[in-house]
Amino acid sequence: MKKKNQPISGNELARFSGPGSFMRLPYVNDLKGLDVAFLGIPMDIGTSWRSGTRFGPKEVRAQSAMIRPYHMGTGAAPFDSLQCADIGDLAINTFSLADSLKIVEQSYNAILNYDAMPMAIGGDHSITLPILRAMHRRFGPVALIHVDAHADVNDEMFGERETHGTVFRRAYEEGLIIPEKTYQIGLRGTGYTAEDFTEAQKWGFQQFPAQELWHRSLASLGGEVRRDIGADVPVYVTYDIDSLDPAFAPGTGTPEIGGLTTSQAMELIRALKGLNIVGCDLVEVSPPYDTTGNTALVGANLMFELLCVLPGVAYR
Ligand SMILES: [Mn+2]
Repeated sequence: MKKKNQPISGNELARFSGPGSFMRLPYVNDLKGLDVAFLGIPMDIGTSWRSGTRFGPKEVRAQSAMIRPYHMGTGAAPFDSLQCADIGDLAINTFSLADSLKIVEQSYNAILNYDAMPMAIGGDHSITLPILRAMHRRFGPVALIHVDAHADVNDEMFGERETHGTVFRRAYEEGLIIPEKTYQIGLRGTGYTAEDFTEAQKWGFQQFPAQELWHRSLASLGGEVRRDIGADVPVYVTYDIDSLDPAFAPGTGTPEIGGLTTSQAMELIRALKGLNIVGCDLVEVSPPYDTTGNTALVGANLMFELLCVLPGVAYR
Protein backbone atom coordinates (compact mmCIF):
# COMPACT_ATOMS: atom_id res chain seq x y z
CA MET A 1 0.00 0.00 0.00
CA LYS A 2 1.31 3.42 -0.90
CA LYS A 3 2.29 5.79 1.88
CA LYS A 4 0.05 8.76 2.47
CA ASN A 5 2.56 11.54 1.86
CA GLN A 6 3.19 11.85 -1.86
CA PRO A 7 4.64 14.87 -3.61
CA ILE A 8 1.91 17.04 -5.09
CA SER A 9 1.78 15.86 -8.67
CA GLY A 10 -0.44 15.85 -11.69
CA ASN A 11 -0.59 18.83 -13.94
CA GLU A 12 2.00 21.55 -14.42
CA LEU A 13 -0.09 24.05 -12.47
CA ALA A 14 0.10 21.91 -9.34
CA ARG A 15 3.82 21.56 -9.80
CA PHE A 16 4.38 25.30 -9.88
CA SER A 17 1.88 26.17 -7.17
CA GLY A 18 3.28 23.65 -4.68
CA PRO A 19 3.98 24.52 -1.07
CA GLY A 20 7.66 25.44 -1.51
CA SER A 21 8.72 22.38 0.44
CA PHE A 22 11.34 19.85 -0.61
CA MET A 23 9.91 18.05 -3.65
CA ARG A 24 6.43 19.47 -2.96
CA LEU A 25 6.04 17.18 0.05
CA PRO A 26 3.67 18.16 2.85
CA TYR A 27 5.04 20.36 5.61
CA VAL A 28 4.44 18.76 9.01
CA ASN A 29 5.18 19.60 12.65
CA ASP A 30 4.55 16.14 14.06
CA LEU A 31 7.34 13.64 13.47
CA LYS A 32 5.32 10.68 14.65
CA GLY A 33 5.05 8.04 11.92
CA LEU A 34 7.60 9.72 9.65
CA ASP A 35 10.37 7.64 8.10
CA VAL A 36 12.25 10.59 6.60
CA ALA A 37 12.26 14.23 7.70
CA PHE A 38 13.71 16.80 5.31
CA LEU A 39 14.81 19.96 7.07
CA GLY A 40 16.69 23.13 6.28
CA ILE A 41 19.53 24.60 8.34
CA PRO A 42 19.85 28.13 6.90
CA MET A 43 23.25 29.02 8.25
CA ASP A 44 26.48 30.52 6.91
CA ILE A 45 28.23 31.91 9.99
CA GLY A 46 30.65 28.94 10.19
CA THR A 47 32.15 29.64 6.80
CA SER A 48 35.65 31.03 6.25
CA TRP A 49 35.42 32.52 2.75
CA ARG A 50 32.32 33.29 0.66
CA SER A 51 29.07 33.15 2.62
CA GLY A 52 25.51 32.79 1.37
CA THR A 53 24.64 29.23 2.40
CA ARG A 54 21.92 30.60 4.65
CA PHE A 55 19.91 30.73 1.44
CA GLY A 56 20.78 27.13 0.52
CA PRO A 57 17.64 25.45 1.89
CA LYS A 58 15.35 27.97 0.22
CA GLU A 59 16.94 27.56 -3.22
CA VAL A 60 17.40 23.78 -3.00
CA ARG A 61 13.70 23.45 -2.14
CA ALA A 62 12.81 25.77 -5.05
CA GLN A 63 14.93 23.76 -7.49
CA SER A 64 13.53 20.47 -6.18
CA ALA A 65 10.05 21.38 -7.41
CA MET A 66 10.53 19.67 -10.78
CA ILE A 67 11.81 16.34 -9.43
CA ARG A 68 9.24 13.64 -10.02
CA PRO A 69 8.65 10.79 -7.58
CA TYR A 70 9.77 7.90 -9.80
CA HIS A 71 13.47 7.42 -10.58
CA MET A 72 13.86 6.39 -14.22
CA GLY A 73 17.47 5.23 -13.79
CA THR A 74 17.06 2.91 -10.82
CA GLY A 75 13.35 2.12 -10.63
CA ALA A 76 13.22 3.58 -7.13
CA ALA A 77 9.89 5.04 -5.97
CA PRO A 78 10.88 6.17 -2.48
CA PHE A 79 7.57 7.76 -1.55
CA ASP A 80 5.77 4.45 -2.01
CA SER A 81 7.63 2.83 0.88
CA LEU A 82 8.82 5.73 3.04
CA GLN A 83 6.62 8.27 4.79
CA CYS A 84 8.41 11.54 4.00
CA ALA A 85 7.74 15.17 4.87
CA ASP A 86 9.46 18.52 5.11
CA ILE A 87 9.66 19.74 8.69
CA GLY A 88 10.83 23.24 7.81
CA ASP A 89 13.97 25.10 8.88
CA LEU A 90 15.75 25.05 12.23
CA ALA A 91 15.60 28.46 13.93
CA ILE A 92 19.32 29.02 14.37
CA ASN A 93 20.83 32.17 15.91
CA THR A 94 22.45 34.12 13.08
CA PHE A 95 24.46 36.18 15.59
CA SER A 96 26.10 33.24 17.40
CA LEU A 97 27.79 30.23 15.84
CA ALA A 98 28.21 28.49 19.22
CA ASP A 99 24.54 28.97 20.04
CA SER A 100 23.52 27.83 16.56
CA LEU A 101 25.49 24.61 16.84
CA LYS A 102 23.77 23.91 20.18
CA ILE A 103 20.38 24.52 18.56
CA VAL A 104 21.25 22.05 15.78
CA GLU A 105 22.32 19.40 18.30
CA GLN A 106 19.26 19.84 20.51
CA SER A 107 16.96 19.79 17.50
CA TYR A 108 18.57 16.59 16.26
CA ASN A 109 18.28 14.99 19.70
CA ALA A 110 14.55 15.73 19.53
CA ILE A 111 14.20 14.45 15.96
CA LEU A 112 16.09 11.24 16.74
CA ASN A 113 13.70 10.49 19.60
CA TYR A 114 11.38 9.52 16.77
CA ASP A 115 12.16 7.00 14.05
CA ALA A 116 12.38 9.74 11.44
CA MET A 117 15.66 9.85 9.55
CA PRO A 118 16.87 13.45 9.19
CA MET A 119 17.96 14.65 5.75
CA ALA A 120 19.36 18.14 6.17
CA ILE A 121 19.79 20.85 3.57
CA GLY A 122 22.57 23.21 4.68
CA GLY A 123 23.92 25.51 5.57
CA ASP A 124 27.69 25.54 5.76
CA HIS A 125 29.53 22.39 6.79
CA SER A 126 29.79 23.37 10.46
CA ILE A 127 26.26 21.98 10.94
CA THR A 128 27.61 18.44 10.61
CA LEU A 129 29.51 18.48 13.94
CA PRO A 130 26.42 18.95 16.15
CA ILE A 131 24.54 16.52 13.89
CA LEU A 132 27.23 13.88 14.48
CA ARG A 133 27.09 14.54 18.24
CA ALA A 134 23.38 13.77 18.19
CA MET A 135 23.90 10.77 15.91
CA HIS A 136 26.51 9.41 18.33
CA ARG A 137 24.14 9.85 21.25
CA ARG A 138 21.51 7.82 19.41
CA PHE A 139 23.57 5.22 17.50
CA GLY A 140 27.10 5.25 18.98
CA PRO A 141 30.05 5.86 16.65
CA VAL A 142 28.97 5.88 12.99
CA ALA A 143 30.74 5.12 9.74
CA LEU A 144 31.12 8.32 7.76
CA ILE A 145 30.98 8.86 4.02
CA HIS A 146 32.27 12.39 3.48
CA VAL A 147 32.24 13.65 -0.10
CA ASP A 148 34.06 16.97 -0.29
CA ALA A 149 36.91 18.88 -1.94
CA HIS A 150 38.21 19.52 1.58
CA ALA A 151 39.03 17.18 4.45
CA ASP A 152 37.79 19.74 7.02
CA VAL A 153 40.31 18.53 9.59
CA ASN A 154 41.93 21.82 10.62
CA ASP A 155 42.60 22.19 14.32
CA GLU A 156 41.28 25.74 14.31
CA MET A 157 40.43 28.59 11.98
CA PHE A 158 41.01 32.17 13.11
CA GLY A 159 41.43 30.70 16.60
CA GLU A 160 38.02 29.00 16.54
CA ARG A 161 37.71 25.25 17.09
CA GLU A 162 34.19 24.85 15.74
CA THR A 163 33.99 26.03 12.11
CA HIS A 164 33.18 24.52 8.74
CA GLY A 165 36.85 23.52 8.31
CA THR A 166 37.40 21.73 11.64
CA VAL A 167 34.39 19.40 11.76
CA PHE A 168 36.01 16.03 11.20
CA ARG A 169 38.96 16.58 13.52
CA ARG A 170 36.51 17.37 16.30
CA ALA A 171 34.36 14.38 15.34
CA TYR A 172 37.46 12.17 15.50
CA GLU A 173 38.64 13.60 18.83
CA GLU A 174 35.18 13.20 20.36
CA GLY A 175 34.86 9.61 19.15
CA LEU A 176 31.72 10.38 17.16
CA ILE A 177 32.86 8.45 14.08
CA ILE A 178 34.66 5.18 13.39
CA PRO A 179 38.01 6.46 12.03
CA GLU A 180 38.83 3.41 9.92
CA LYS A 181 35.32 3.53 8.46
CA THR A 182 35.57 7.21 7.53
CA TYR A 183 35.86 7.81 3.77
CA GLN A 184 36.77 11.23 2.40
CA ILE A 185 36.11 11.33 -1.32
CA GLY A 186 36.98 14.08 -3.82
CA LEU A 187 39.81 15.86 -1.93
CA ARG A 188 41.86 18.37 -3.87
CA GLY A 189 43.05 21.94 -4.11
CA THR A 190 45.54 23.85 -2.03
CA GLY A 191 46.34 23.73 1.67
CA TYR A 192 48.48 25.50 4.23
CA THR A 193 50.90 22.65 4.89
CA ALA A 194 51.72 19.29 3.35
CA GLU A 195 49.97 17.60 6.29
CA ASP A 196 46.63 19.35 5.74
CA PHE A 197 45.11 16.20 4.28
CA THR A 198 47.49 13.45 5.27
CA GLU A 199 47.41 13.76 9.05
CA ALA A 200 43.92 12.29 9.11
CA GLN A 201 45.18 9.17 7.36
CA LYS A 202 47.15 8.40 10.53
CA TRP A 203 43.89 8.45 12.46
CA GLY A 204 42.57 5.79 10.07
CA PHE A 205 40.59 7.96 7.66
CA GLN A 206 40.50 6.55 4.12
CA GLN A 207 41.07 9.36 1.64
CA PHE A 208 40.35 9.39 -2.08
CA PRO A 209 41.79 12.46 -3.82
CA ALA A 210 39.88 13.72 -6.83
CA GLN A 211 42.84 13.35 -9.17
CA GLU A 212 42.82 9.59 -8.55
CA LEU A 213 39.16 9.58 -9.58
CA TRP A 214 39.44 11.58 -12.78
CA HIS A 215 38.17 9.71 -15.84
CA ARG A 216 36.88 6.74 -13.87
CA SER A 217 33.49 5.45 -12.83
CA LEU A 218 32.78 5.82 -9.14
CA ALA A 219 30.53 2.77 -9.07
CA SER A 220 33.50 0.55 -8.20
CA LEU A 221 34.77 2.89 -5.47
CA GLY A 222 31.27 3.12 -4.00
CA GLY A 223 31.03 -0.67 -4.05
CA GLU A 224 34.37 -1.00 -2.25
CA VAL A 225 33.23 1.45 0.41
CA ARG A 226 29.93 -0.41 0.79
CA ARG A 227 31.65 -3.77 1.26
CA ASP A 228 34.21 -2.30 3.64
CA ILE A 229 31.50 -0.83 5.88
CA GLY A 230 29.22 -3.87 5.84
CA ALA A 231 25.44 -4.01 5.97
CA ASP A 232 24.81 -3.38 9.67
CA VAL A 233 27.03 -0.51 10.82
CA PRO A 234 25.13 2.79 11.05
CA VAL A 235 26.37 5.14 8.32
CA TYR A 236 26.11 8.90 8.09
CA VAL A 237 26.54 10.54 4.66
CA THR A 238 27.68 14.16 4.46
CA TYR A 239 27.76 15.59 0.98
CA ASP A 240 29.53 18.87 0.34
CA ILE A 241 28.41 20.30 -3.00
CA ASP A 242 31.97 21.57 -3.58
CA SER A 243 33.07 17.96 -4.13
CA LEU A 244 31.71 18.60 -7.62
CA ASP A 245 33.67 20.56 -10.16
CA PRO A 246 32.72 24.26 -10.24
CA ALA A 247 31.57 23.65 -13.82
CA PHE A 248 28.63 21.78 -12.28
CA ALA A 249 28.34 23.57 -8.95
CA PRO A 250 29.86 27.06 -8.90
CA GLY A 251 27.46 28.31 -6.23
CA THR A 252 29.50 27.43 -3.19
CA GLY A 253 31.83 29.14 -0.74
CA THR A 254 35.19 27.49 -1.43
CA PRO A 255 35.22 26.17 -5.01
CA GLU A 256 38.12 24.01 -6.24
CA ILE A 257 38.75 23.05 -9.85
CA GLY A 258 39.23 19.43 -10.96
CA GLY A 259 36.25 18.04 -9.07
CA LEU A 260 33.73 15.25 -9.58
CA THR A 261 31.18 15.26 -12.37
CA THR A 262 27.48 14.97 -11.67
CA SER A 263 27.42 11.48 -13.18
CA GLN A 264 30.29 10.39 -10.91
CA ALA A 265 28.33 11.73 -7.94
CA MET A 266 25.28 9.72 -9.00
CA GLU A 267 27.34 6.54 -9.52
CA LEU A 268 28.88 6.95 -6.08
CA ILE A 269 25.57 7.44 -4.31
CA ARG A 270 23.84 4.59 -6.15
CA ALA A 271 26.65 2.21 -5.15
CA LEU A 272 25.79 2.87 -1.49
CA LYS A 273 22.51 0.96 -1.81
CA GLY A 274 22.39 -1.69 0.91
CA LEU A 275 24.09 0.31 3.64
CA ASN A 276 22.43 1.04 6.96
CA ILE A 277 22.26 4.81 6.35
CA VAL A 278 20.92 6.67 9.39
CA GLY A 279 21.13 10.27 8.18
CA CYS A 280 22.39 12.53 5.41
CA ASP A 281 23.17 16.14 4.78
CA LEU A 282 23.84 18.20 1.67
CA VAL A 283 25.85 21.29 2.53
CA GLU A 284 27.56 24.41 1.19
CA VAL A 285 25.11 25.41 -1.56
CA SER A 286 25.48 29.20 -1.76
CA PRO A 287 22.84 30.52 -4.16
CA PRO A 288 24.19 34.10 -4.44
CA TYR A 289 27.22 32.68 -6.29
CA ASP A 290 25.09 30.89 -8.86
CA THR A 291 22.13 32.95 -9.88
CA THR A 292 21.19 30.36 -12.52
CA GLY A 293 20.06 28.04 -9.71
CA ASN A 294 22.02 25.18 -11.24
CA THR A 295 24.07 24.41 -8.13
CA ALA A 296 20.91 24.11 -6.06
CA LEU A 297 19.34 22.00 -8.80
CA VAL A 298 22.28 19.60 -8.58
CA GLY A 299 21.99 19.60 -4.79
CA ALA A 300 18.28 18.86 -4.87
CA ASN A 301 18.80 15.96 -7.26
CA LEU A 302 21.63 14.51 -5.15
CA MET A 303 19.27 14.63 -2.16
CA PHE A 304 16.78 12.63 -4.21
CA GLU A 305 19.52 10.15 -5.17
CA LEU A 306 20.34 9.78 -1.47
CA LEU A 307 16.67 9.29 -0.60
CA CYS A 308 16.50 6.47 -3.15
CA VAL A 309 19.34 4.48 -1.54
CA LEU A 310 17.86 4.60 1.95
CA PRO A 311 16.89 1.31 3.60
CA GLY A 312 13.37 0.28 2.63
CA VAL A 313 13.42 1.65 -0.91
CA ALA A 314 13.40 -0.98 -3.66
CA TYR A 315 15.87 -0.73 -6.52
CA ARG A 316 15.34 -2.44 -9.83
MN1 LIG B 1 34.29 21.64 1.15
